[in-house]
Amino acid sequence: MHKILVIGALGQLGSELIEALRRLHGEDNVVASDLREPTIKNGLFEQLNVLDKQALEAIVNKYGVTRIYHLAAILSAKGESDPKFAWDLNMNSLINVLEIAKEKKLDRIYWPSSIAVFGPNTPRENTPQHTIMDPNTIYGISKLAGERWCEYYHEKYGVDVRSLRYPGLIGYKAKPGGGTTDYAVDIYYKALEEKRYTCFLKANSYLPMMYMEDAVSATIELMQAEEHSVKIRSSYNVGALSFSPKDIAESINRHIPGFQIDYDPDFRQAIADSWPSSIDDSAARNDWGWQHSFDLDKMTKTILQGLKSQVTI
Ligand code: NAD
Ligand code: AKB
Repeated sequence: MHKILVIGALGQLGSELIEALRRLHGEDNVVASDLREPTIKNGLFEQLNVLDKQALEAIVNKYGVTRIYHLAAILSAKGESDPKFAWDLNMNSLINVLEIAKEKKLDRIYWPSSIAVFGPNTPRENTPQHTIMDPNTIYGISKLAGERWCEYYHEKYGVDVRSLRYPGLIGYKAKPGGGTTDYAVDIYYKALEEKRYTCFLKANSYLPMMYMEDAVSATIELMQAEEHSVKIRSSYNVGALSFSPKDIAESINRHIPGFQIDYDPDFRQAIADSWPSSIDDSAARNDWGWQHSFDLDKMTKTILQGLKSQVTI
């Protein structure tokens, strides 16, 4: 029986991951926590600033937490507006979690990395697991440093910490929190509400992407894998889709005829240009059996159906 704490549970990923973890481990075994107050009271919840190590430790003690999923972070686009704050949050929160895992001998830790660890000199297509990494956003720099901290705590202290380098995650149940790949979520809302969308990236900007249900599966599968099969302790490349704004617009057009997209690239274009367009995730597929199940059209159909019940058209 595991007692699980999810930090950053009200975010885009957390709000879907928490549902899956509660289905798997039971409502009473999964505690959600976030800096923000919950909008709806649902299940165990603790308001927490993860930078407050004592408060984090008190929650771990209160519930007898054995596993932590630490999701709180400032993402790529938002990070550029206050790099020092993004660095402080992304680094110090991870170190707090790793220290508590070491001190309390926690069973397992999950911490997500990102394709943002790659940079302008990284091979863009089919980006290998091990390659040149010279990120030039503060978010990417913090994720790369975080990967090194994770491997360090595993090597030096035996902390069983596991990590995935997610591509852009696309879900419709929660709005994204300030990333460069957010256009691929916003576009669906605008398609239904206004039948048009102005994209902040260029038409042919290819990026690696993944539907949220696949991201949740990958996370849970990695956390359930036998310890010996988790051979990479920095972070695993995981891939699923690679598409451009033009491709996603065409996919939406098949369901919403007359949908129009135009392009007005901003500072996020330079971030997108520094990232891979597709990912070689053969290590994840070989080591613990990663497989994705959503292609672009299946994702579009699922999101539009899901949103139709939420959005007033
Ligand atoms: P998000 O911004 O939607 O959610 C982050 C949550 O953390 C928010 O609910 C926020 O209130 C909370 N938070 C912020 N500061 C906090 C603090 N001091 N203490 C406690 N909680 C705090 O982010 P997300 O999209 O859900 O991403 C989750 C994780 O996955 C992040 O680490 C992110 O870097 C990583 N990731 C996400 C994507 C993506 O496309 N969404 C891609 C790659 C990696
Ligand atoms: C972002 O765009 O910042 C995130 C990510 C790829 O890490 N979606």
